[in-house]
Amino acid sequence: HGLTTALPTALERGEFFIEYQPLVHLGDGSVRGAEALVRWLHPQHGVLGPDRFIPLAEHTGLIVPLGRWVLEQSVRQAREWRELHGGADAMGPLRINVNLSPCQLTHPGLVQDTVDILERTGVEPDALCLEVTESALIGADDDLLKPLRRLAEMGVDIALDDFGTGYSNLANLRRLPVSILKLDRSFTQSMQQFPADPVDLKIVEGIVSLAHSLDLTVTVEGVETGAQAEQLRILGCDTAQGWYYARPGPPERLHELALVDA
Ligand code: G
Ligand code: G
Ligand code: MN
Ligand code: NA
Repeated sequence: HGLTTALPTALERGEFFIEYQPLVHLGDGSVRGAEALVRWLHPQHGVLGPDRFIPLAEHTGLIVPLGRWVLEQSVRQAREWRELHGGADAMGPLRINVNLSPCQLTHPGLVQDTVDILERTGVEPDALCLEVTESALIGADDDLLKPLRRLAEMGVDIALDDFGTGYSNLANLRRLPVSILKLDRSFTQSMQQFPADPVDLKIVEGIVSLAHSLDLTVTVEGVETGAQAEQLRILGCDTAQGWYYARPGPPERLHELALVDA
């Protein structure tokens, strides 16, 4: 239908844009970075979320140039935030999280494209985090993991997105070049009441303790209330993201939020 025919040329027409959702340190509430979330401003249908076009982009192969565009825009944005901040605060530069689709993982240009973008923009590799879903890495062989390993060796963080939904073997985590677990939103949703369901508490507690013993950072998604944030902080989660802090928005918004708490 209309989306299928319009998508291949949407990138050259400049119809994509990126919103940023802050990542907040649960201990002190400071903004530490943001996740880049792509949107398509369709001339007839208005703003479309990634769920409407990412599967199509994967199917048609557009995801590779689109993903490269998102990465470059986001890293440029991170550089701009860093300049605005002057880099004077002890917390270091705002970090940027970018989602990778499984098709980008198997594309041979991933490592070189990332290196080129970081060099062109002068952004340190450790300011970048690439998010890969748990399901994309289930049963991953060495060929699939190799580019991620190289990026991790350079200092780029790799995050396991939607963690806890993919039935992955927890022992398998040791094999993956991952430094961050992003706990799926469903765990946060079960913390709606305070105190939350005791079994869910135990599960999150277990994941956090395993993650920390493997030197992984835990980020929680979908935080919508202060009670959830408090509960997740008590459980030892490190970083949070969700509507309680801010909806995804334009880059200026992130800069304002970061300045307020600096
Ligand atoms: O917040 P939102 O509805 O926009 O995000 C929905 C999903 O789309 C998320 O799971 C997110 O991982 C994915 N997504 C957002 N931006 C990108 C992107 O640039 N590339 C890929 N592959 N996925 C994205
Ligand atoms: O990569 P990922 O699928 O995790 O992308 C985040 C998705 O979650 C986006 O669709 C974003 O709009 C959505 N999201 C972000 N914060 C919240 C929240 O607090 N509650 C809910 N229900 N969804 C959120
Ligand atoms: Mn994500
Ligand atoms: Na997610």
